[in-house]
Amino acid sequence: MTANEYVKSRFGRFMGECTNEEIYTALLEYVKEQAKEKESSQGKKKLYYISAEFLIGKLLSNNLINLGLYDEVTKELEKCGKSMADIEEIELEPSLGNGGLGRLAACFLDSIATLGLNGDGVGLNYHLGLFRQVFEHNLQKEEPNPWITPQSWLTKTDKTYKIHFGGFSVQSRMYDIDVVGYENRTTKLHLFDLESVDESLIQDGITFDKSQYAKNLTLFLYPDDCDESGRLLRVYQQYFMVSNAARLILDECTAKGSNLYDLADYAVIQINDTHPTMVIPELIRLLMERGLTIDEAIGVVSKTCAYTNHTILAEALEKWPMHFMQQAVPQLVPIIFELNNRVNQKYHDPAVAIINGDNCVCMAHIDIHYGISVNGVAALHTDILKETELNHFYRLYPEKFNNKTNGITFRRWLLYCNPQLSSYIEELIGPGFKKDAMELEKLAGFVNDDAVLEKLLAIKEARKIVLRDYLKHTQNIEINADSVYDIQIKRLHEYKRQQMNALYVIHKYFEIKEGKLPVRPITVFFGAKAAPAYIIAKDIIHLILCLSEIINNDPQVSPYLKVVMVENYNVTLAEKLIPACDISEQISLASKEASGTSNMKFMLNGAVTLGTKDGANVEIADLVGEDNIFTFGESSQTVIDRYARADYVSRDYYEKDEELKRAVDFIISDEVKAVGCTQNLERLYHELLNKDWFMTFPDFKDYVETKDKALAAYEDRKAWAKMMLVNISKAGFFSADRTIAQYNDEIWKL
Ligand code: 26Q
Repeated sequence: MTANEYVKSRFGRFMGECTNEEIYTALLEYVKEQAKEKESSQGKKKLYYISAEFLIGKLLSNNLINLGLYDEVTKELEKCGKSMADIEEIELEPSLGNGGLGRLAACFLDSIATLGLNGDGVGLNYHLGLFRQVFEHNLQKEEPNPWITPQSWLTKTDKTYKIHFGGFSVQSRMYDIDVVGYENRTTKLHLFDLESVDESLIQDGITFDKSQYAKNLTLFLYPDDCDESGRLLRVYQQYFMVSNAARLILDECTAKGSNLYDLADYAVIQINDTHPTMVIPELIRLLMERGLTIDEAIGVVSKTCAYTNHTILAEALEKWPMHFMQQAVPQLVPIIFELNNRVNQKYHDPAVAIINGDNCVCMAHIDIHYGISVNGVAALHTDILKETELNHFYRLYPEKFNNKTNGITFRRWLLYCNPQLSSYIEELIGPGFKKDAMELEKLAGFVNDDAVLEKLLAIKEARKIVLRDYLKHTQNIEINADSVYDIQIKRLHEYKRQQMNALYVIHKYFEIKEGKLPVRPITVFFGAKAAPAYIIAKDIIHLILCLSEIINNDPQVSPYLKVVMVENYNVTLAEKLIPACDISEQISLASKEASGTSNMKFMLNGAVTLGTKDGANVEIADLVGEDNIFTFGESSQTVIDRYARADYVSRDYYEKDEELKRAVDFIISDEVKAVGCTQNLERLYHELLNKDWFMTFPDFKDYVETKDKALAAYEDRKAWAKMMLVNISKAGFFSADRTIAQYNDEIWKL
């Protein structure tokens, strides 16, 4: 049955006579039916990828592509005067993640299904996900972001569990979302929900009663942890997630014939950061309930779980006060004590204890002692874990440590988001790259082919126009499509250094005022949400919005420089921004960004990286060579050493560099204060001058010079097109298919 026939059978009318909403609903059901036909749970052993976040993005077009139906349906729509873009706009984006970690989990599910591996995702069905960002008076405001409509990708299952907490219990229910592999099978994302969830708990904006656990557990993607009640709620959420996951795993494995002692032959669990760590004591507890001794239960679980670390920021490593555990999950406390005792008896080293001197439970330590594998997400990141952050553990268990450099799904981040580039690549090298991304290397053969280089530039130009029109249509933003598009999109965090980019903008503003004009206009794009309680991050957004107002309204400056802060940056916007990008900003302080994944998406779409030698940027530089990337800034080792010496004084840099001083002082100038809040601006100014914990000042000069070098290089259009081509041709390594194949070969062994 074609999609049009399906619509006719569903509504009694063909597409041409239906509303876009009706078409969307019918296509959603059509896709669900097609996906069902490809379901197959095969194989004895199954991977359970447990994650508190799955930032899946909109699914309609992606699923149609993976089912091989996209072109056909698009043509059918066009024939009756409808457009796929209009239908896509009906779908709401599920915002079930904060950023990189959640998006990575979504890319991994795509690759697991595409490679035909027996693996499912397990997480939580947040009703409102991450907040929707709106700007008011140049400030971020948070609003609820509902995504579940009567017809959605969720399928209600009849799987329910009773989950016990200290003093009360709740009923859960499992909902499934199909994960459609590219020309392969369908697997599942299992999202557990609370039967008694109550959306009326939400008050103003995104505030709600954090103490009513039986009603709030799946309302929001974990709330900020600025206060005790938010942090405690997070523990409740995590236990709800893993207790459901553990029961599902035991149910499925026993149904397949496991006697529980052989659980590791039936299940492998990938723990995505420490958020699902309680699955370890919970599984031990459940196995003991089913008759295993504690020795046996610990033995079984220790063969089943693997842990991925996504951060080196010490403050992000989860440590829960024992009294939290006592209150929320008292049934796990004796098990955690036992796990801790065994570690202490064996190693006598407080640095590797599970319960630390402050009576907090160090979640990562449970994973490392009682798991089979510990991996970082880029080569540099894994080296830093081994040599510094987790060195105590590396010395105990060198065999557990391994690297799995992150990857992205090329289905969404090339075939779907950039069909112009994708079909041109296919014209040049055939369709093989869609299944084997390393075939992109064949493009290297065209590096001296002028026609190919011209065409690449033309595709980029076309995508810049698409973005311009989209932002005009959706956010009423005016952009000059002849300008250089310089883009920094990622969560707002001081270590990612959006503030350094903002200082560059100020520096350019002064240069233009002085008559030093850029040869071509520059548009600096930002997209970023700040955690609601992260004050300085919000101050940085405020500064960027103020700069945007000042610069874009200055007739002397705006013909040469524009600052665009897109509102509510999300996956959907990323899909529009990335294909249009010329310069990809990856400017984190070296050693701080575990990997980054937008860096990979940008290079795949022919942007050139301007970055520090951090995270996966290091591997990008190795692959493309120093001629095809703009790197700057201090090395990770220099940074690590400086932190160790604790002798960084930002004011020294400020006082020695006139241009830096001028840019920093501008933050609290009358001009900026006229459009902003004095308190926020002064707070940010003082933070930079007295602390600058992520060392923007030492890298500032090099950053400005390197960015100007990149802008100059852009003017040699042919040479730039060659850089684009080399970047695309080397992007194959960053396919999530490669990453997942490595997880499977070295850890999961499905
Ligand atoms: C922890 C405790 C309390 C409250 C919140 C959290 C929390 C929440 C989310 C801690 C970390 C996260 C998310 C981390 C994340 O997204 N990390 C990114 O992971 C990507 C995929 O591996 C990497 O590419 C990025 O470098 C890394 O920053």
